[in-house]
Amino acid sequence: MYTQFNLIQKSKRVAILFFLAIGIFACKENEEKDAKYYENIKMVGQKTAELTAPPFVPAPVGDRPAMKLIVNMEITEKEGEMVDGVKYTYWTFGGSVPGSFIRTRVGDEVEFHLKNHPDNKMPHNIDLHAVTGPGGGATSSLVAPGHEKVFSFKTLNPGLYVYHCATAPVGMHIANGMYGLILVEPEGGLAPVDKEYYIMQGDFYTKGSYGEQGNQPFDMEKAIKEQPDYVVFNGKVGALTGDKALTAKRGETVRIFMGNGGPNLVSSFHAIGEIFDKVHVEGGDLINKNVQTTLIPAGGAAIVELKVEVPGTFILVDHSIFRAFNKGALGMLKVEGEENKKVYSGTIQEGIYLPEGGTIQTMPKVAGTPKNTVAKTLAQQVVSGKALYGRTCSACHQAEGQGVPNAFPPLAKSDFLNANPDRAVNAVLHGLSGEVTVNGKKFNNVMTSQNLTDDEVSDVLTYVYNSWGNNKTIITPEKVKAIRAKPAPKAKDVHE
Ligand code: HEC
Ligand SMILES: [Cu+2]
Repeated sequence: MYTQFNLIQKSKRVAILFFLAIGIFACKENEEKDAKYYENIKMVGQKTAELTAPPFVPAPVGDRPAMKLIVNMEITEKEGEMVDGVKYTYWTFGGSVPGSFIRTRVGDEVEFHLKNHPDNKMPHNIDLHAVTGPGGGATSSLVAPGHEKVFSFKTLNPGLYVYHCATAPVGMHIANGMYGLILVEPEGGLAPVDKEYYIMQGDFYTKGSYGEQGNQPFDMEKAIKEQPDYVVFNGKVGALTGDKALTAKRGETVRIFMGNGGPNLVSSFHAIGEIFDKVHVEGGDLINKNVQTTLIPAGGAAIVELKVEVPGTFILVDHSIFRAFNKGALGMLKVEGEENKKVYSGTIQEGIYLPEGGTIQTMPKVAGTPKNTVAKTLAQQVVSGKALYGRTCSACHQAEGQGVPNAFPPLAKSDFLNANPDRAVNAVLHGLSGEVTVNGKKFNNVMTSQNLTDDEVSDVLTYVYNSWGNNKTIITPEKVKAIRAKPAPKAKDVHE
């Protein structure tokens, strides 16, 4: 009797313990896997990341555990072709526009090695939107030509993220093609599909209008006005058309990792004759279904998936439609296979939905009415020069003229500046490139010409000369005017 009672009591206790254990275990299973969880996730091993040029992507992560992933990326500045006969000097992450695709999984620790090729002219850095940390990595990665910077980050949030250069002038670096995508796959990986591709939209601003031949330099004025001559997929007109079209077979599911580098425009991404079965909205967790056109913000991305049920050529566009037919934002997905009359029947006429080429755009130049110039006092020059400095020079030379090591020379107590005012005026008027030595340190970068009026150059340089321990030279508008009238100095005269 007693023993029986004891036994029942005992088995009851065992049962309670058992259910308690299940309860705890289940709780653990359902525990929200948040950033904290991934911060502390166990990592297994390390490897060097496979990087790919568009439109291709590296192999899926599958169900591999989190690991240390080493990314080796080199920045190159190189000439490419925007459209037939139009050359453009692109600045690239890994040699392509968009830059190399990086594929990670959540919980990975990425050790990023950013190299700046020795032949490059500019300092660069990288801001990855997948990074939790200051500047998205930009504050740790400013790298001069011929150098390498290393920084590490933990991927805490799954999703598809843009990366880009963030060196001043930031817009110019992005406009020259310095952007790409980094995918952070969720635990267990994205569901497998038949085909995966990588596309990024970008807007480009050239001195000449669409199709104007030769090497076309970047046009800052058009960029600020957000009036691109080219809006393209994967860095150039026709990167994804004709024999470079994306391909699939009837019945396959195609996943497109679609990003938008901007720098300015938002993309209304659309596939003519198809419907996106699934869209990972903005590259995050939210999945929308049956979408005709999805918005890809500048500096944003989306993952779109479409099953291709019928053969044919499907045109991918930014549905801001002039961009597609007249500025280049048009790609093709060619689907092969048997006709599928249940889904679609009709005669197929060739030659519709083809690129139409450039609209000629000329920016009317309104001549400014000449102002009556009354000579300013030094104090007045310093006030307007200071404001101008804050707007135009400080992005590179920094607020107190201290510069940035290996990138932007100091203006504070600069021997180069104080030795030769004409040279300083020329630097602002025409820009400056090649090796210069400032206070014993070598710089070999490019200062863009600043596009200022005589008064503005006079004010800003007078401010600089009368600040931070410089020699108090006064630069008059007349002096600027006289120097402007002369031809730009040759590089060797500047550097001596
Ligand atoms: C986009 C970045 C950038 C901006 C904006 C910029 N500079 Fe520069 N500046 C440079 C670089 C880079 C050099 C060195 C060029 C080289 O290596 O040949 C330089 C060199 C100079 C020099 C000669 C070197 C020295 O330190 O004395 C002067 C003077 C100068 N800049 C003045 C200005 C003034 C004034 C402005 C604003 C009106 C300005 N810069 C705007 C990047 C910039
Ligand atoms: Cu850059």
